[in-house]
Amino acid sequence: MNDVAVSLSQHLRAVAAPTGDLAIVLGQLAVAGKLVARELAHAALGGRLGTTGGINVQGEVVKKLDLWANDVMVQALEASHLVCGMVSEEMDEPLHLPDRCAQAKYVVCFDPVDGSSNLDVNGVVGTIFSIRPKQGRGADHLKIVPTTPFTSRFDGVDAFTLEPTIGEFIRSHEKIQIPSRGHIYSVNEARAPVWQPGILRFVDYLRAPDRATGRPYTARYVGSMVADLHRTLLEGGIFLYPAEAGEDAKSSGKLRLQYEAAPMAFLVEQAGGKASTGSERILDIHPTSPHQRVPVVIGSRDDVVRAEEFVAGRH
Ligand code: P6P
Repeated sequence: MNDVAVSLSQHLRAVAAPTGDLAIVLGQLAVAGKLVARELAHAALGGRLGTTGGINVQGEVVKKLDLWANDVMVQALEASHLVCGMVSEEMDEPLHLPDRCAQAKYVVCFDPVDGSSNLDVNGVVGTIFSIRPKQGRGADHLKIVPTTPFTSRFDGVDAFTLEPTIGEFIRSHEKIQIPSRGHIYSVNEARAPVWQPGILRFVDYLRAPDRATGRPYTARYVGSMVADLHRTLLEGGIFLYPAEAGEDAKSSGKLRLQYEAAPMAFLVEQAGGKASTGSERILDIHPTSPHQRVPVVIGSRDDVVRAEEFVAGRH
């Protein structure tokens, strides 16, 4: 008998907490993912591309679809009646829902359309989010890109692909294990002049030909974290948005802890990889502000360890 396809809703019933509350929130987020996927598929035909003319709290140009997707996420989470707070790349301040707090269990942090600079050129974008218990630590993370979300509940990472003809996310990858070492490095090389010195030496090491150690690596950079991390999870390698030094430097890198670095770090660790700032485990960082930035060095365990050794000056 062929394996019957496992849908996201079946999977959630099997893995979510007995109360099913987590499955309800994740199910709402899957609906948001389907709506975002449908909008992205038609945006170029419906005049929905382009910018709003505004600049967000990050200092970045806001795309029409950034705001639209943010509204979709907020409405989907509100409708769960289980979320009492939200942090979004597109909202200056956290959104607090006091009327939900009595029964709500979760706070959700999200980037509605990560990589939105790719939107107008039909590039890969996606929604990143993490679900945190209202109090205390711990987290369940689920990243949805328009076609493939990952879910992780402390026992590995499965990926689901949206089957548009039936409107269901169907499991396409089970228990993803990231290779211990890769052959791809992914970084915006235009920032090399301001990288911290250890990172510059590390990337030069990856570029240097040496057959015995499988170098040089090849370079791939989409400019969309979800795309670069999706590839890294499946094929291995290393993605970096490192700390910078000097003129016009982003001393803490560019990526935001709450809704980019931490959710991705959780998935990569669950798949057997490693995620650090170059010197500190990302998931050990206690957030101090909603839009806090952190340097990111993430991917195959051996590659991240090697990068950390360069940052520490041991190479
Ligand atoms: P840069 C997209 O804006 C994003 O937050 C990530 O998805 C991506 O990895 C990074 O920024 C790209 O930044 O400076 O290389 O354009």
